[in-house]
Formats: sequence, structure tokens, C-alpha cells
Amino acid sequence: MRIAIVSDLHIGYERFEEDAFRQAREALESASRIADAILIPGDVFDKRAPKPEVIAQAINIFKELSEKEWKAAVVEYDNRSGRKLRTTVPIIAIAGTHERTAEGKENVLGLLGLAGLLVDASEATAVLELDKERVAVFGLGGVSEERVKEVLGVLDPKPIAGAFNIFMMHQSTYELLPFSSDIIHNEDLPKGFDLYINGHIHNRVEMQVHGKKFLIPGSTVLTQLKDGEQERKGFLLFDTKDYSHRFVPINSREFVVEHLKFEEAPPKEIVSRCEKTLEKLLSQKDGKPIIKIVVEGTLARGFTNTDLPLRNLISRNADKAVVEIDYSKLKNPDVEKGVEEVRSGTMDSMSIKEQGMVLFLAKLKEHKFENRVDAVTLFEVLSKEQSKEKTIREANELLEKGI
Ligand SMILES: [Mn+2]
Repeated sequence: MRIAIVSDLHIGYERFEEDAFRQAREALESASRIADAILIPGDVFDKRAPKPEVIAQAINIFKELSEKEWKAAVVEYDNRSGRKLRTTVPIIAIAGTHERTAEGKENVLGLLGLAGLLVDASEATAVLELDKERVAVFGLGGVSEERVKEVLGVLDPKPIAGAFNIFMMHQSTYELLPFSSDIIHNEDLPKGFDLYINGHIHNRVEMQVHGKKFLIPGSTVLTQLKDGEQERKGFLLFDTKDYSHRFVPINSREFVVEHLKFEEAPPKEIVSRCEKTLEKLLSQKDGKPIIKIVVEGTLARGFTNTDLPLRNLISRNADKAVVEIDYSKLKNPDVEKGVEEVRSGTMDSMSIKEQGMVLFLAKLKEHKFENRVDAVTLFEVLSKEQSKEKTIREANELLEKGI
């Protein structure tokens, strides 16, 4: 079976609403032409409560897809979620973090399932069939990171005998974003599945879990304007026959980031280099690209960021490109110098140890010990690197001795 994995469509994403709709439709239509089934691991919508216009966009896309002639069909659906199977159309999705609502409440992705436009496999297994080949998809809708282990423990997803088993989720794992130790590791994912697929991460990732493929197609629309988002958007096409997959690009709007560095530069120089960079990039890119210029380094003395007439540059090119100029990393030397003077004036003239001594004396005075002990010697004892027991013993000896 050829399975398209299309994720994080973010229909209704306000900054690039038109792109989100057009690119979602293109990805899904393209997928429907070359795949037997489509799996969507979350974030079809950008918001929990999208506007009716946005819901209409999604209904239009999925209605057209559901009217196509599909050879594969969803033939089984377990009802532990309490929902009924409303269609056999082989488009299986789960709710992502952007659609998630409180437990027991309806969510907008679920409504598409209720309308029979797709199969909502959040916390459920849906079985696809084509020419006697069976593919079982277990879906875990996006849950808050700290609850994943608990939810997986309760649901206890198991592969189905006689089928190719896919585990589909919408989460971060420690291997993807190693920021917190509370988050699940890849190896915590249930074993025994033939393929693991994930949404949530907006760039393409291909890893291994339990010796099997772990695939993330990335989003179909640009949302964060980070350096890592310059790759092409699209989806993945996986074939169960030979356990292979490939990336299928879509016509997404081009995005490019350029970093410019300056040293004590007057605003004129910065603006002129931004202009030249923009001109160069516009000559290389087709359509109306998204161009982000990151201005770094220092301004010449006497100027501030407000002296930079970069807004004109953005509006002058508005019909040719979406331009964003980020000068949050541009430092003002006068301000920097001021901060440095304050820092050196108050802190550097006194060593850390001296500062500690001043605080220590204040504490001794507060507890009326200042005349009962040799403060300098006691401080030395307390700041020695030795065992706590030894330090306490030595400090007690000093206190007993007195001055
Ligand atoms: Mn997303």
C-alpha cells in the first residue's frame, strides 16, 4: 500500500492564510493522486476554534477528496474513543496540539470525522484494506508532553496480527527537542509497530525507533520563520511493499534567511546593505518569496535602532516579497558602554569573595554574633572546600573559642 503522510497543514494560519489553504490543498490533492491512503498526524487547523470561513476551507478540501474513487477503504474501527466510523474513505487523521480541547469536549478535527469527511483515529485504531493487504493505524491525538507516558499506559496500543502496523502521534520526544527531562524518549513509544509517524515538528525528520522507521514530514506551510525552515515543504510517500519512502515537494512559497554583520556602522550603511541584499535575493527567487534579513553587530556611536528607516524598505518591496528585518541582535555601543560602566563601577572593584564577606558580616550583625567571633577566620572556614561535617566541627570550635 502506498501511504502519504501529510502533516501540520495549519489551515487558517493568519499571517499566511492564503498560503496555508493553497499549500494544504495542493499537498492533499497531490497525495490523493499518488497514494492509496493519506495519514495526517495532527494540526489540520491552526486554531482550536477556527472562523467559519476557515472551517469551510477545510470542508471544501476534504469533501473533494472524499468524492474521489479510492480503492483502499477503512474496514475496521475500534470504538474505545466512543466515536462511530462515519466513512470508509482512507484518510485517517488525529487531532494535534492546535486542535486539542478539554477531555470529553468536541474538537474541530473531530467534527470533520463526525461529518464523514475523514476518519478521526485519535485514541483509536483504524484498519485500512486494499487487495487483501491490511494496514492498521493506531492514533494518539496530541496530549500535553508530561501526560504522554500516562496516556500510553492506559491505552496500551498493540499491533494487530496479520496487518502492517503504524503508530501515529503528534508529540515532541527528547530525541527531537532535548530541553526537558520530563518529556518521553523515542524508546518509550510502544513496541511492535512496523512504522512510527509523527507531526508537531515543522521540519522534516527521519529517524529510527525500535529498529523501525520514525518519519516526520514537517508542515506544509511556513509558520516560524526560523533558519531551519528554509527547506522545501511537502509530504512523505511510504510504500509498505518494499518498506521505502520518499519526499514529495509541493509548490510552497520560498523562504530565505540572510544574516548581515556590522561593526559600529552608521544607519546609512546598514540600510544600503539591506537594500542590496534584498535586490540580490529578489533577482534569484521566483514568485513572491518571504525574505528575512537578520542584522547583527553594532551601530555607530550616537545612533539608536530607531534611526534605521527599514520600514520604508519593507513597504517599498511589499508587492515583490514579504520582507522581515530582524534587528533585535543589533547592539547600540552607547547603551552597551553604559551597562558596562555600571557593572564595572559597582562589581568589579570588589571581588566576589569581598562581596560575600560584606554580606556575611551583615548576617553576623543581624544575629548579634559580630563581637563573639573572628569573622574573617570563620568566613575562611565556611568557604573551605571540605566535607560539611568537618566545616561544622571547625566552625563550632571557633565559636567556642570566641575572640
Ligand atoms: Mn503544528
